[in-house]
Amino acid sequence: MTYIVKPKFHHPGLPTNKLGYTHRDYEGTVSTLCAGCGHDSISSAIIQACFELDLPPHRVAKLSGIGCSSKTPTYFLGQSHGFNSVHGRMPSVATGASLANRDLIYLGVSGDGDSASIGIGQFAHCLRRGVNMTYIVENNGVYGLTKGQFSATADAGSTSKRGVGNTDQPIDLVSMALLLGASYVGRGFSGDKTQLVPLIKGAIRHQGPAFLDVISPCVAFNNHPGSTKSFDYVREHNDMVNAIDWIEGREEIVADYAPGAVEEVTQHDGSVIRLRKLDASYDATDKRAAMDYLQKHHATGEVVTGLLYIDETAGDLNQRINTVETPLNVLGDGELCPGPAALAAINAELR
Ligand SMILES: Cc1ncc(C[n+]2csc(CCOP(=O)(O)OP(=O)(O)O)c2C)c(N)n1
Ligand code: SF4
Ligand SMILES: [Mg+2]
Repeated sequence: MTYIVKPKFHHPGLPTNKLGYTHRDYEGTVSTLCAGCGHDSISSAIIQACFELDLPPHRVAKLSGIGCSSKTPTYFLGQSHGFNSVHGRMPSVATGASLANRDLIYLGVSGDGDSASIGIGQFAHCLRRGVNMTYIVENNGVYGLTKGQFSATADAGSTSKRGVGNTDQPIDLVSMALLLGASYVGRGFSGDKTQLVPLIKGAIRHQGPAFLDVISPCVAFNNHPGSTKSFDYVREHNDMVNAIDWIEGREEIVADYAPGAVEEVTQHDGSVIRLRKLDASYDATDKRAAMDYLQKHHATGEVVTGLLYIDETAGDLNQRINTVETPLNVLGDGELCPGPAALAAINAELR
């Protein structure tokens, strides 16, 4: 059995959000992943983020590829649209869906194998084009589903569970996302929900391509002492550059931090991202400095986490190519076939 449906009843006292939904309304089926897998914690953070954002589940489309990570959309947002694509092809499905319907909130979930190996081209072009979506990679440094081969994000020098050393250089998806033009870039850790939930909320509310690399240890194949993607390693080497608070536009913003230690970014929908700087030298609006910081700290074995870059002015693919606001599936005959006079006018322009 690949999925187990959860019973529908819940405690009548469960808190509800503004839509009257409980947390349970954002859950999916029972997870079949290994007990302790980091991916389950990310699913739980997505559920909490969507509950707190009061998202109508039917307005969300969750898209994925193939892998343990790509299975996870079955375990959250059971009332949302979902599409489980071919291995590494989630980004092109997301691009097409977003062009056809601007109205949905797109949430892509992928793995390091799915996005940094077979799907690297898709990953690159999706971010380069500026698809308006939240793109999450659940990064465990291995192909979990096919039993623990090194993936392209495994660090050189790290070892497999059997002790074999990896000699290849890693792909850092965060650095690539910055280079390619993602306008919201963050790194989280599945073991730190306090950091992850606001990172996801900010990404969902961001207008433009938002990329999140979430280190998500694979307890079955990559959680041993030689791994740089284990729970222990990430806890010991986590360099958190900022702590993020996501504040809804309607709420009063109360300044309770020392000026200078806080950076505030207002998003298109009026919500505010407040970055409490833990490293005073880190500026999340300076792309070149962010890249330099990431390289420097990766060389010393540190895992830099937090909201690493944000640009609220970048826009997205739909705005750039001026796609129609109305979803294509509700356009009527008159709009789709404007008649011979309109065709004659277009032909005349081309003469
Ligand atoms: C075209 C194709 N090639 C190879 C596979 C085999 N395969 C399935 S999942 C996977 C890797 C998954 O790794 P990742 O994306 O990191 O997900 P994880 O299981 O680690 O979460 C591979 C190689 C496949 N399903 N399809
Ligand atoms: S094999 Fe690894 S990635 Fe897959 S479910 Fe188990 S712990 Fe998670
Ligand atoms: Mg993986």
